[in-house]
Amino acid sequence: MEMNRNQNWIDEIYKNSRYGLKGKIITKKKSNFQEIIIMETESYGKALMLDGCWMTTDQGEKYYHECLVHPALSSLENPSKVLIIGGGDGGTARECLKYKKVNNIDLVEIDEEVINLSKKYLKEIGGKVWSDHKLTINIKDGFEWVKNTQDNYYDAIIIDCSDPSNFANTLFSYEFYLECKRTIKDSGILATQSESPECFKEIHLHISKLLKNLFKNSSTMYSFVPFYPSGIWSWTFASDNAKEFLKVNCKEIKKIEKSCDVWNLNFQEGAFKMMPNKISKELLM
Ligand code: SPD
Repeated sequence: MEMNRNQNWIDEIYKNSRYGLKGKIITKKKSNFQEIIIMETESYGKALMLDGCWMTTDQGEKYYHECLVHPALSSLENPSKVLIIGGGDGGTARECLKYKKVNNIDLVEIDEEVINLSKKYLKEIGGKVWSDHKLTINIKDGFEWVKNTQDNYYDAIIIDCSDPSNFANTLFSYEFYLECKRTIKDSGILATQSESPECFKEIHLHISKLLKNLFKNSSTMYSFVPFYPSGIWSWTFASDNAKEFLKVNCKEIKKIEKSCDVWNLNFQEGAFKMMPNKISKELLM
C-alpha cells in the first residue's frame, strides 16, 4: 500500500481514496515483515499502522474486536480451547478472556515486533492479557500452525489477520480454511474478519464463498470500523454444528454484553441482516 505523510496526517491510501488520521508519530520501525507505525492521534488515541494500513486504535478498536469474538464465543457451550491467528495487539485475546470457560488461548502471530510494540505503546488494548496464564504466545506462521495441529482440537479459531499481503495471503486461501475445518471440533466455530464489502469487495466475496462451500453453516455480519477504508466492515462465522450455529449458549451473556462498548445481542441480530443486496446477488451467482 502507498502512504501519504503530510505534516501531521497519515493516510491509508486505497485506490483513489485516503483514510487519514491526524496526530504525532510515536515510533516507526521496519520489522522482518512490515513497516510498523504507532501514532498518537487526535481522534482515536494511539493508532497502529502496518505497511500503510490502519490496524487498530486504542479508542476505536472495540468496533472491531467485539464483533470478531462475541458472536462466535457466545454461541459455544464450552469454548475451552481457542486459537487466535494474528491478533498481535491483544484486543481479540482480551475479549476471549471474558469467557470463564476459556482455558487455553494459543495466539499465533507471525511478527513478534507487533506484540512488542503493542505491549509498550498500546497498553489500553491488551491490558492484562499479556500476563494471563491462559494465554500462550507463539511467534509462528498461522497456516503452518494449523497444518501442525491435530484433528478436532480447537473449540474456536479466530482469524484476526491483516489485509491480504505477501505473508498474509495464505490466510485467505481454500487450503488454509480446510486445515481450520479439520482442526476445529464438530461443535466448534471459525470466526474471521472478512474485509470491507465496499473497498475489498473481491476478497470479501472470496472469503464468503469459500466458507459457504466448506462448512455446513456460514453467515456474515456487517458493521463499521471508523478508521478502516470506507468504514463498513465484515466478520464471517462458519461451523458444521447446524443446531447451535450462532445461537446463544453462554450462561454469562448478560455480563458480557454489559462489558462491551459496541456489541450486544440486539446489535448482533441487526448486523447479521445487513448484507448489502449487491453482495447477496453476487453470492447467489
Ligand atoms: N484493513 C485492516 C484490516 C485489519 C484487520 N485486523 C486488524 C487487527 C486488529 N487486531
